[in-house]
Amino acid sequence: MPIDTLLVNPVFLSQNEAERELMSPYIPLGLLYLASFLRDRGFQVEIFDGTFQEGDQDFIAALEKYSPTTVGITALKPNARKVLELANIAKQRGSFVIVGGPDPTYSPEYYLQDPSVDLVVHHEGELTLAEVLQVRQSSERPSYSLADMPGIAYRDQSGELVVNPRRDYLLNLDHLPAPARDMVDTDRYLQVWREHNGYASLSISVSRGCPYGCKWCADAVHGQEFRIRSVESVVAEVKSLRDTYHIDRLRLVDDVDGIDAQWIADWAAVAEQEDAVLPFEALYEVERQDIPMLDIRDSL
Ligand code: B12
Ligand code: SF4
Repeated sequence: MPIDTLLVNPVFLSQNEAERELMSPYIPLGLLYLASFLRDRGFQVEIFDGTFQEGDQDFIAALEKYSPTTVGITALKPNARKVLELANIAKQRGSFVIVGGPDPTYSPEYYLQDPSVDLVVHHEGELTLAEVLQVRQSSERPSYSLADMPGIAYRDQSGELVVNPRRDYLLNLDHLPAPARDMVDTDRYLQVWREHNGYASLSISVSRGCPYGCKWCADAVHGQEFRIRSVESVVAEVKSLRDTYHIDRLRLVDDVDGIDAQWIADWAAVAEQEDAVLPFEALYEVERQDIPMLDIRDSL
């Protein structure tokens, strides 16, 4: 039976020498957030994760298996060409193709110059993608009723690029469902981690946004409004990851961490109380000297 959406991670370890040398693959957390958000709203969604697949023939097999009405591909700059190749394959098989993520947010025109791409979703994706799917399901002339929707870019009838303003950011991250780690082969990721690095690590997102606005930073998907989850929700997710996947470490994949020193201290306290302490790595802004990271690390 056809499904509503196939979300696609275009990174194939088999085709990427640099990633193969590193052998520390991270699950595509952005797609997993989108998948759980859509699933909660009743959409039929699946993920094609290229990481452990051989190549295009596997993607074609997934398209044949699911016949998705919409295909949504995530894109970073180094994968841009592969994204367009996969968009082309999906378009030829009749899917409506949406591209989203950091690079389409930064340069929507690059993706929309390719006729295989119908729509770009820029910035945070959950609300916009759900609304796009809803509008397309409920309208007779879908592409026209999307015109004023915030958070999208498209070509209008005369072929001109239209980039609508971004959508307001999600303010309460605790309202997001946990990422759908059950929809990718999480055990395989961890097996690779154990074999090549000697420990197993999973990524987790505790905040979105970065207030600094450095000139060299790619236009941030999650903007300059820093938002952080409650300590309790993070501790609950860490506990569940440790109990389900027996991981040894965490990787925080936020724009920047360590903005709120009190939050880190509270996290340490609640994690100890709840027996949910795990070593983690994170990206900190190095000029911040007021974060007692070493003290906190020592206490863990
Ligand atoms: C963790 C991380 C990594 C990790 C893991 C990446 C992964 N595959 O998960 C590692 C270390 C591997 C990595 C590597 C690289 N990274 Co990196 N990374 C990040 C970081 C810090 C967080 C990404 C993340 O998981 N965010 C959390 C999730 C929830 O958010 P998200 O992925 O953005 O998804 C949301 C939206 O983008 C959108 N969305 C995403 N995909 C889609 C798809 C559709 C269809 C839709 C509708 C919406 C949508 O909806 C999601 C939910 O809101 C970001 C910075 C940032 N905060 O964005 C940089 C960032 C993504 N990385 C960046 C870069 C440059 C790289 C490298 C090229 C670095 C290098 N020189 O090697 C490599 C490329 C690796 C590769 N093969 O693709 C840039 C990308 C710039 C660009 N224009 O593409 C960023 C934005 C950093 C920056 N500010 O410059 N990275
Ligand atoms: S601190 Fe990092 S995430 Fe924030 S603007 Fe600067 S480079 Fe970008």
